[in-house]
Amino acid sequence: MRTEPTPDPAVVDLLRAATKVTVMTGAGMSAESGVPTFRDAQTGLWEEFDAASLATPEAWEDDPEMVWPWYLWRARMVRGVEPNAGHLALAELARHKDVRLVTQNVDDLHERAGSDVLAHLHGSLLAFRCTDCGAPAPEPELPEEPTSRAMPPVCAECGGYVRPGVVWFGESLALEPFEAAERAHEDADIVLVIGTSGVVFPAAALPITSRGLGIPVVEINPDETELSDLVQHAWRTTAAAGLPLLVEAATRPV
Ligand code: BV8
Ligand code: ZN
Repeated sequence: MRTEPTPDPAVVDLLRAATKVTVMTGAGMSAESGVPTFRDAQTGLWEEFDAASLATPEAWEDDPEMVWPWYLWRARMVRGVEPNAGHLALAELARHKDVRLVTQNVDDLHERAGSDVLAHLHGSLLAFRCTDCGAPAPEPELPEEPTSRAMPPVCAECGGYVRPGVVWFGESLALEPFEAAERAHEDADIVLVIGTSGVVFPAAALPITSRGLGIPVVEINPDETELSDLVQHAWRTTAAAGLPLLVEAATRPV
């Protein structure tokens, strides 16, 4: 496990030699943009709620007026922040390597940094659809201030409640992106796992598959995670500090 601020030369060599680079990112990727990670205590109005208990179909069924403003506020936050140096470094890496970017994040910061995202495993905060018929719905007006209760809009087609386009706990992931993510973890030359606690399945199973195939897995995270024991290289740094150094070292002309 490496704690130096500079990348491990062995990791630089692996990335330099790689062609197919699979990247799996989690909420820590967006932390330095100012988006709280999923496990950070909820702030403000939702302080007493655990995010995982709000991000469920049961919470939505039970009290959509309480869940809806939480998503509106999170979407408003994402609209108000910028990609960080880590997002930009991954977009730069894709100018040199075949990068297959898989994210658990529901923000659009990778796209805004210029990356093509192979799979948004948990959907998107900025996509909206009808709870009942699935018809896509336009992005609602995002409030300047958080509110504790608000009625969701209703579907123009069937009158059902409009919901956020995220995958809730207990809901299945969309098959096509997950299968693309699986393939990307099976044929990579190297896998970078950035800013995820490795707690949520089946996403967390993907780097475990890579490791089982003998593919080098590199964790970039300031803290220990559920995946730390299985990765070959763990670099205790942040996305915005570490990725620019790693990408520059691995792509600079020799
Ligand atoms: C499924 C969208 C089943 C919503 C998210 C009981 C009942 C039902 C299911 C289960 C169950 N028990 C277990 C399960 C499976 C469950 C699961 O894994 N639960 C966990 C809690 C144990 N999974 C599911 O339910 C999935 N579906 O299994 O379906 C099924 C199967 C077949 C048929 C029918 C059904 C669905 C999971 C998707 C949940 N939705 N998000 C929303 O956002 O509101 S997941 C949510 O957690 C976010 O998307 C987030 O990305 C994700 C994972 O968290 P992380 O990204 O890792 O973020 P976290 O905060 O945890 O960690 C941040 C990390 O960053 C830390 O390590 C930190 O050190 C690091 N960090 C901090 N700062 C930085 C940094 N790193 C770098 N730089 C920094 N600056
Ligand atoms: Zn509908």
